[in-house]
Amino acid sequence: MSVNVLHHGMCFDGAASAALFTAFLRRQAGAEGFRYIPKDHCPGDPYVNADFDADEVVGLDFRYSQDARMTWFFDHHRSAFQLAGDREHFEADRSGRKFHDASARSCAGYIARVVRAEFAVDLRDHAELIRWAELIDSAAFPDPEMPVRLDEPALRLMTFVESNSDPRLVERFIRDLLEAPMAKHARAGYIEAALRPRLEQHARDIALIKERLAIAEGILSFALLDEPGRSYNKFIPYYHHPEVRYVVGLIRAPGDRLKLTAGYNPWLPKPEREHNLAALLEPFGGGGHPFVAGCTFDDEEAALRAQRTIIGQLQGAPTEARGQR
Ligand SMILES: [Mn+2]
Repeated sequence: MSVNVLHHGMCFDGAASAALFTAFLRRQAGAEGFRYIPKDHCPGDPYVNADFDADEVVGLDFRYSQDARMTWFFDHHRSAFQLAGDREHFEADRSGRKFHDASARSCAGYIARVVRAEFAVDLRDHAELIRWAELIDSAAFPDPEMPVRLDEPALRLMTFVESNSDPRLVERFIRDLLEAPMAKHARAGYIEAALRPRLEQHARDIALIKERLAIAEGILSFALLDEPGRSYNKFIPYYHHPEVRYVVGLIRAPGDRLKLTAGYNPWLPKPEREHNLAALLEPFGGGGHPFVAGCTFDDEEAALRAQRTIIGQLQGAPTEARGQR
């Protein structure tokens, strides 16, 4: 039997879901011959014909497909059904093998719950993996230090997978998630070699953001447009100033797009959030969630002007009633 595992790429939950589905199908059907294919978001249909070239094909932590060759499906993203007819096709499915729950904290945890309830397969020997996927995918860290210090083996593995674009290491990483305790996996040579430059850059970013940030009325802001394009750990501002309410950051992202992100401090009580950040960014072509939203710009002046406007609005009257979601 051949099995294509189409999973959300460069994402810890995507890799954890691929590992757990493998453990499930081995036990349920004695399956072997797994092929792991990471998928990236893009406009239109993200799947290609080769994705479906197997006896069994599963979509995990990623978008739905109406292709009849997709035989299994587990996801928790609201954005799972984007093409015309996707949702109707999913709802009409009677295979008993396609599952979606937008309230699940992680796809990995969702898979574990579903296969126990529906197929009586117990994945509790992977409890460590499930627990960390839940914590990481819902960003439910106890404090901002944990996701910035990256001391925990699981968070080092998260950092690896979020920056790994080598397809040969994808399969190895997923197999190690299944077979090795995380403390041992995080010390593997291929993980440490990939992490070293990432963690050095991360340490420089922590210092850089500390030096550049400004705070006014509980709103932390920074602009790093003169830095080479890259992604930053989004918890660094809260690590320096856990007391701020909002962070409005402007960076040069990979590919040189200028990216503005506005977020509400995830460690403050949710009902005390006063602004809908997705609505605030909509006039600039942005979007996201009420608690964190973003938009991109081509022009530096326009980006800086938008940042000043957003900061001004966060200092002013709320865009919606306090506590409203
Ligand atoms: Mn996920």
